[in-house]
Amino acid sequence: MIFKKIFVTFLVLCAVTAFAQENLIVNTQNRKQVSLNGTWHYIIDPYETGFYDYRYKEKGEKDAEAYWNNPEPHGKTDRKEHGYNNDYSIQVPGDWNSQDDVFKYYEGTVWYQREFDKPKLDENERIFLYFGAVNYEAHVYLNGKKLGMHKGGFTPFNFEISPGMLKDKGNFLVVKVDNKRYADEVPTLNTDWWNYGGITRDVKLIITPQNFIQQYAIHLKQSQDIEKSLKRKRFNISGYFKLNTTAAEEKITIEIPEIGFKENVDIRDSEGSFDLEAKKLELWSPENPKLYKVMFTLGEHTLTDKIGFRKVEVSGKDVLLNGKEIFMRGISIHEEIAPEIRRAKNSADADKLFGWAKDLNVNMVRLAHYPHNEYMTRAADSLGLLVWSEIPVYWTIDFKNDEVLEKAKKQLDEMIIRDQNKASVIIWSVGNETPVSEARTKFMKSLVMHAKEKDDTRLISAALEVGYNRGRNYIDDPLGEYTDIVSVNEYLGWYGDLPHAKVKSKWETAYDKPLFFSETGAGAKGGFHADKETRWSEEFQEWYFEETLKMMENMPENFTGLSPWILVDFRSPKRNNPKYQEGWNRKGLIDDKGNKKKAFFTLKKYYEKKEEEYK
Ligand code: GCB
Repeated sequence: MIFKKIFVTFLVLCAVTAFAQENLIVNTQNRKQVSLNGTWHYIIDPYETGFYDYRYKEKGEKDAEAYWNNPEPHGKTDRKEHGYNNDYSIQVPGDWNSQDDVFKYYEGTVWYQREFDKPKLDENERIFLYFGAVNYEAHVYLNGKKLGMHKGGFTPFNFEISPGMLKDKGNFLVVKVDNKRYADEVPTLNTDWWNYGGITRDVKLIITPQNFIQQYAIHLKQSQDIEKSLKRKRFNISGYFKLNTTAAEEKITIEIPEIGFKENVDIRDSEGSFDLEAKKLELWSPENPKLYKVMFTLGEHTLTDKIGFRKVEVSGKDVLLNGKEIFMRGISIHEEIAPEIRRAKNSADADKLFGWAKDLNVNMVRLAHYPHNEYMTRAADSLGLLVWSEIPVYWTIDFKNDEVLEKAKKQLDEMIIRDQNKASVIIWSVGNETPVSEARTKFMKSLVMHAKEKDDTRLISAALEVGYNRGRNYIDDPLGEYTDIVSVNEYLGWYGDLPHAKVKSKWETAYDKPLFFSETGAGAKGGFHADKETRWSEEFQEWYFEETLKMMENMPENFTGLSPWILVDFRSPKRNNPKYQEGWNRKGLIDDKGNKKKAFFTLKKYYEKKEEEYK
């Protein structure tokens, strides 16, 4: 009996985890909604007492001592050993580490709780509970019933709340959040960034009509000859949509009012795809980040979005945007606001990070090493920043484990589904510096193929491995055969040798594809000045960049840009030099207080020159 129950629970969990991305609702910003951001309550539960009984079995749903159940004592004799109140409050969204000293180094389970009243619904409306991201594992309970669980710290998920589950007042919402690291998760045990825990992104109720458009993609059809399209001023627009349920309607209408585009598209089995023609389209680019209002109408309901149209492709050794060769003047960014030692979480944070990036004169950002929040990709769309977006398949993932591959694929799907209408995103990266082995290449190839199958309108890459040999750097990582561009992280002069050794170094690739430096950088403590050979000084870092830029002058023809490491210093438990690091990776061009280091200006100058060259 118990076995049966466990087995059924297991099946339910599998279903919830396996199909979560299929049910993901996109473009949540523009749907009817009620925010559940704000003050929640918490219980820190390192022993997971709220989840397991004293025999370490998962508690039954109705167990009064389970932390998902309302612990209000029924009278003075009632024994309750947990509870939620205002003395233990926490803000959502936000990592827990930055909110109270008790969380500073905590990794484990924290229970989040809040109440909400039933929103006013029109007839037949449905409600979904949406999380922008929870790091890493979330179990969600409403009024004592489990809605589902989700794994993956940087991608969104949602669960439907059936009408019968809601009371008019005081609905009791609990989320068990666990950010413990495991060898068979993605990322794995070892990362060079801080494992911030918590409900790190927005939480909201999304209110939808009975039948609604859940997911869609609309973009320039990849196979068109873009130069011809530009000449003819006619473009092929293609894409798909997916409804949540079978609708009574037979068609949806897609409109781009600004160019007088209006087309009906057939619905078949609650899905549809289209291949249409549009005239007079201005294409999106960093120089002209044109976004159009796009409207999708199903019956009486219209969903709007702001979407740019562009084509990115590889042609021989070059990356072309709208048919024109580009040079990526990039910078890598972690999703962190260093001066406040916390995860970035809202549009003001995106403005802050991209404000710095723009000041550096970049046209591209590598959002490392996991999908950043949607404010970032929305802002990149409006600011005209090309984006590299990545899943946290980082270093020593358990490549032999098929379940781990499924976890990585799920995060890849969620990343793609959420951002497939962002013109800014031109590269999906399936991982970073994964050590070459047969199992790893099979694993990574499978991710590349999966991404290509899901989305043919972007380039697929990964930071590959490079063989350093004095004077010669040869990239023949077998994964390079499958990626669209060959990207590597380059640290000559920091890890091994001193910066002056770079000038003579040569770069060669085994693949006839564009070459990109997805990282290059050196550490410096902001405000520490010395001669250039003194490590950790701003002068050392400046020297490193000067030598790197000299090396760039001799790059092979296929060199297509770089995204140095990194815009701002970031927290890392691996960086423990007590004088210069103190728990920070110091490779930022901006220090943890927000001050620009000398190297910032070296790179900025180079980017100004490059911008002129590619005008
Ligand atoms: C890398 C990693 C990045 C590290 C960086 C470093 O190659 O991709 O995550 O933070 O080096 O600072 O060593």
